[in-house]
Amino acid sequence: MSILENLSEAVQKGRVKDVLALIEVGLEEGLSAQELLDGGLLKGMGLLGVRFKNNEVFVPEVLIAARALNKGSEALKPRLIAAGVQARGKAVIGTVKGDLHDIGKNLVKMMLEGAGFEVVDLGVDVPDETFVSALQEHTPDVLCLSALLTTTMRQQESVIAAVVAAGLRNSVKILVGGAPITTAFATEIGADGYAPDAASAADVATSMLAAA
Ligand code: B1M
Repeated sequence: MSILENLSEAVQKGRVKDVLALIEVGLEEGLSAQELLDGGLLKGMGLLGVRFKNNEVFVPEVLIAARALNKGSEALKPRLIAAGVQARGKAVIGTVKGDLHDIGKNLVKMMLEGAGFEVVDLGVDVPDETFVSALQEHTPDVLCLSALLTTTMRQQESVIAAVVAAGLRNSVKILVGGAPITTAFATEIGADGYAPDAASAADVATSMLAAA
């Protein structure tokens, strides 16, 4: 098996030590951090996701794999983000209420930091009022909302309504994303932008600053 296949396998089995060791070997052998992330860590989680959907594995296995993926992406973080970038904007990020998925949100955070944003991370299952309080406290340029479930995507609309009700809508750009989100949905709920993945989230947030 190749290093990437082994890495994908180690994520699926939730083996943190193997994940970290394989990342080291991969880097030594000249693979890029992006290749290790996409072709190893995320590939493994994607395959596990299919088995999760087919009821071949269950929540505990997926949680263990998620921990391994998070540890692996943390190890790659210094290489994924450009060193020494000046902070050029501030973002508040969180996964909306009712939703516990944080791997994608963590990657978006990492890429935003790489693009020079200072990022305030509110975590997962974040109530609307917590987003509003964070806007008041941190006055970010961009509010980033992640949702992974069809049952929680509408919560992004609820956060935007809460931001409007608090009189803050004109002082922040709102970027939404997550597997079930589309450009059409983002437009429908009144977001300023949508990004399909972490790298483009950083690009869209950066262009939001330029347009502000
Ligand atoms: Co959940 N889960 N899960 N899960 N889980 C999915 C999402 C699912 C598609 C699995 C499936 O059935 N195939 C399905 C959703 C179905 C649907 O709604 N249509 C599902 C379900 C049903 C559930 C539960 C309801 C299962 C249950 O309990 N019966 C439950 C819900 C819990 C809750 O949130 N209340 C649940 C629980 C869990 C775990 C806790 C076990 C675990 C999460 C652990 C964690 O995050 N720490 C988990 C996981 C890991 C998954 C899968 C397997 C992987 C998700 C992931 O991390 N992908 C997932 C199946 C799959 O995706 N193949 C699944 C990797 C990650 C990098 O991708 O998060 O999409 P993603 O992020 C991408 C983009 O979406 C985008 O950029 C990221 C990087 O490129 N992006 C943004 C994300 N946020 C963004 C924000 C932006 C811009 C881009 O701007 C602000």
